[in-house]
Amino acid sequence: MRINIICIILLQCLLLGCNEISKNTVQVPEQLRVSEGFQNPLGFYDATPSFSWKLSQTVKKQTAYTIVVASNPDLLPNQLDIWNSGKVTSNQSTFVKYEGKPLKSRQNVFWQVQYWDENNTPSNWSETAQIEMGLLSNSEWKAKWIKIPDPKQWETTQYGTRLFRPQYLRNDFKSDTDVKKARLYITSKGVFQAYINGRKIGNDVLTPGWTPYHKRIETLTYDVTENLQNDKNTIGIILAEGWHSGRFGPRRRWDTVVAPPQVICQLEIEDIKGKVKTIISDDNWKATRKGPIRTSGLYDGEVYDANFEMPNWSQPNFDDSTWETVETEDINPKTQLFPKKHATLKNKMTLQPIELIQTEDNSVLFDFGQNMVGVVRLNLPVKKGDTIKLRHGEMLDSKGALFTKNLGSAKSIDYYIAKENKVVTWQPTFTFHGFRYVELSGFNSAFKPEKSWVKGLVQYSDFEMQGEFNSSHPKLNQLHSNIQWGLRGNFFDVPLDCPQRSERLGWTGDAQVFIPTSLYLSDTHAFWAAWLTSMREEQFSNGGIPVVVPNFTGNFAQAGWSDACTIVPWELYFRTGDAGVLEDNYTMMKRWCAYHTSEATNHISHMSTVGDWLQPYSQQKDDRRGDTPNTLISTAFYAQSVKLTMKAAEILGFKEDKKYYEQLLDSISKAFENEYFNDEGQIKQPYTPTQTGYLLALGFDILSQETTDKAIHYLLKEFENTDNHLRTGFIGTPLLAPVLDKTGHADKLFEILFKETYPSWFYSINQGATTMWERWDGYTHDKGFADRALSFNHYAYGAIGQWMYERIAGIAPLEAGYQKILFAPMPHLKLNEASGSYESQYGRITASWKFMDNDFIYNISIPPNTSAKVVLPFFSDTANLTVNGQAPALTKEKNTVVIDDLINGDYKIIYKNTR
Ligand code: RAM
Repeated sequence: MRINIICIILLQCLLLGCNEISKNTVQVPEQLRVSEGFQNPLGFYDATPSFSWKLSQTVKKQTAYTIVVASNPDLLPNQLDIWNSGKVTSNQSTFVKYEGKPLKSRQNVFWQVQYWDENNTPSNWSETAQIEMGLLSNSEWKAKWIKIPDPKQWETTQYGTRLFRPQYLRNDFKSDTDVKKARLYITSKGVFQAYINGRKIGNDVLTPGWTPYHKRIETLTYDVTENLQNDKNTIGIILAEGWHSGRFGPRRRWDTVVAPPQVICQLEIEDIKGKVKTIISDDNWKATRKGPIRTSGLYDGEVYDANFEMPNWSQPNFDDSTWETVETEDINPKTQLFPKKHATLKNKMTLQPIELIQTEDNSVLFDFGQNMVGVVRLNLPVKKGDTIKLRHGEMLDSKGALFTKNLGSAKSIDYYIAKENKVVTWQPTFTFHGFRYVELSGFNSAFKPEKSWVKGLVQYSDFEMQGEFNSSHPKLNQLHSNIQWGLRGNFFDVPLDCPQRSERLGWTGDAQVFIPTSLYLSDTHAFWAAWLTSMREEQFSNGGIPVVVPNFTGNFAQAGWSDACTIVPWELYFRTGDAGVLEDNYTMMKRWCAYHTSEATNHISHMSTVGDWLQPYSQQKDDRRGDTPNTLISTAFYAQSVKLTMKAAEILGFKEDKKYYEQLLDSISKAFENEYFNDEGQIKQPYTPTQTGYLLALGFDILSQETTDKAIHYLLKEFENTDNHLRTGFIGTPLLAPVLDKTGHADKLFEILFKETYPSWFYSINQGATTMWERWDGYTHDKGFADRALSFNHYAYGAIGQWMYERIAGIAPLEAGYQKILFAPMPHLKLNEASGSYESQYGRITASWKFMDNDFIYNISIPPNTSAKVVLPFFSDTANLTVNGQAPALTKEKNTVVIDDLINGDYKIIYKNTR
C-alpha cells in the first residue's frame, strides 16, 4: 500500500516535471562546432573562434541565444570565467563571434549554448563542447629542428631519380610522475610518422601536409597521455622528404639547393600536481638512415627492405650506440610554426579488387574497378629474399598491360623486400599514387595469387562526403560518382590538379571552377579556408597571385587562374555564410584587383593567361590553348574579380570601397562591350568569336541588357555550328550551365549535357571513365590513348556538379549560407525522377521529384531557422498545385509558379495534370 502511494506520487512528479519541461523548454542545440566546422578541436589554431550549432528539427526559428565559455566544465553554465555572450536577441546560429580575450596557447576552454525558439521558449543548455589550443607562436617552442648530419644528401634510386633516404630518429626519456595529461606538438620539413614506446601516434597520413614552408609550417598536436609509461620511455620518428624536400615536375627545383628534411617536436607531460616536464627535439637525439624504408618519394614510391628492420627501435632499451647524434637548427623567426588549419589526410575508405588478371610474365594485375588515390595494403605470403614490386596505373593498354605513360616522370612503384618466410602485411608510408590497376610481381611461385593479397586504401583530407544526388538516368548518376571521385582523388591536403603524374600541384584555375560543386559534395569549408591562407602568403608584392598554391611555377599571375583569389573567398562565403572568410581575404582581393588595374590600358586587360585550357579542336599553335582571345578572357576576369570584391566590400560594410569598385566595374564593362562586341551583340573583328567568349560576357554579366539579349542569339548559333557539342575548355565549360539556364535555354543545356558523342561528359563515361578526365577523349575505344601524357583524374570538368544539385535536384542558396533556400528544380523529360540532398549549416536540405502518371511530385525538407522559396515551371493553366494537401498562396512569375516563405518542415508538393 505504502509502496503504491509512493509510486503514485513519483508518477505525478514525473508527469508534472515533464509538463514543465515541455512547456518551458525546447530541445537542446546539437552539433556544436567552432570556426570552420571543428568539433572539439585539439591543438586548435583560432584564438578568436566563432560558434555554430544546429537547432532541433521541431523548432522553426531561433529568436535569441546565449553562449557561455569557462575554463572548467564544472563552472558551466553559471560561473563563467572566460566569456558570456549574455542573451542576444538574434536568429544567428552560425559563426557567432567569440568576444572574450583571445585564447592562448594550450588553453583549454569549455562551452555551451542555449537558444530561444519562435515562441520565446528557451532550450536547455547544450552538451558541453571544448577547445584545446595548439602552440600559437614560435616563442612557445623550446625545441629545435633536428636532422641526421649527412654530407651526402641524396640517394639515387634504381630508376635514376634522387631522393632523400628516410631518417629514423629516437630519444629516450624518463617519466616518473603520475601523468595527468601529455601532449605531443610536432611538425616537420618533410613528412613524418611518430611513435612512443613502439606505438604509432595518431592515424594521420603524410603529416603535416603542404603549405608555403618558407612562411608557415603547420603543427600537429596529439594527446599521448595513454602512450606514456612509468620510468623509461622512448619517442621515435621516421622522417621522409614529402613535399618540402621532394621534387616537383620532372626537373623543377632540382637545380637549386633543396633543404633536407628536418623534424621538430615538443612533448609536454603534466603531472597531477600541475608540474610540467618537457621533452624536446635537441642534440640528445640519435638518428640513422639504415632503417627499412630505404627510399620514399611522393612521385616515385617507396622501397621497404625488411632486412633493415630494427626491432623495438622506438622503445626503451634499444641499443642506438651506432646511431649518429643529430644536428640541430634554431627556429627561423621568418617561418611561422602554426597549428594545422584543417583536417589531416587519412585512410578514408578501403576498396577490394573486383578482378585479378593473370598476365604472362609472372605478374598479376588487380583491378579495383575505380580510379582512386592512396596506397595499396599488401597481405600475402612471402619467402626470404622475395622482392615484391607494385606498379600503379590508371588504365590498361591495348594488350592488357598496365599503362603508365601518362605518369610523366613519376614512377609510382613500391617495393617490399622480404627477410623471412611469413605472411606479410605492409603498406607504404610516405608516398601516394593515383591508380585503378596495380601490377604485382616478384611474388614467390610457390603461392597462387589471390584477390585478398591487396586492398586499396583511399586517402584524402579528412572531410566527409555529405552531398547526395540520384536520378533515373544511370549515366547522370555515373557522372555524379565520377565527380565525387575527382574530389576524393584530388583534395589531398591542397586541391591538386591531378594525383598521378609528376605534377600534382595546387592549380588555382581548376580550384576556382570547382569550389561550388565541392561544397555541395563535402564539408570542405576548413580545407578551402586553409588553402586561402597559403594563397595570401604567396601573394606577390605587386599583388599578383601565382597560378599554383603553394607556388612552384614562378612569380607570375594569369587571368582565370589567379582570379581564384576573389572567386574562392566569395563562393566559400556565399555557400557557408561565414563572413569571416571575406574578412580574412579582403585585403588579398583588393590587392589583386589593383594588380589587375595595373595590367590594363583603358580598362582592357593585357594580363597573360593560358587561355581556355584544353578547348577541343583548338586552332592555336599550342593547341592546349583555346581560340578565345586572351585579352577578352583577361578583361572578363578583371570585371569578375572587381565585382566580387565590390560585393565583399558591401558585406563587410566598406562603403567607400564598394562605391569605388562599382564605378570601376562600370568602366570595365563599358570598355569590354565596346572592344569586343558590335551593335548586333556579336563578338566583332578582329576577335575570334567562340562559345567561351560569349559565355564569359554573359556568365559574368558584363554586357548591357540590350547587348545581352542579342548576344545570346550568337551563343546559340555557335552551338548550332557544333551540333550542340562543346568547344569550351576549363574556363568556358563551367559557365555553360549558368548562362544557358539564366537566359532561358536550359533545354539546350540538357541536350548538351546528355550528348553521347565527343566532346561531352557522357562521352568519357562511354569510354569507361570512373573519374573526371583531363580530356574528354583521353582514351577512346576506337583510337586508344590520346598523344600527350594526360590525366584520368582531373576534377575541373566536374564543375557541372553544381548545376546538377542546383537545377536538376533544385537546391541552391538564395541567401548566404542557405539561410534562405531556393528550390528551383528543372524537371526534364529526359529524366523521370531526380533527387539531391545537402548538409547545410542549419541541417539537411533534401529535394526529390518525379513524374507519376500526369502529375509532378516534389518532396522537400527545410531545416530549422531557414526559410525557402520554391519555384516550379508553369506547366499549364489547368495544372493544379497543392502543398501538403492544401492550396498554397502562390504567384506567377514569367513561366514559373512561386511559393515563397516556407519555413522548416517536410513538404509534399503535388502538381496535378502537368502533362
Ligand atoms: C595543367 C594542369 C592544370 C591546368 C594548367 C593550366 O598542367 O593540369 O589542370 O590548370 O595546366
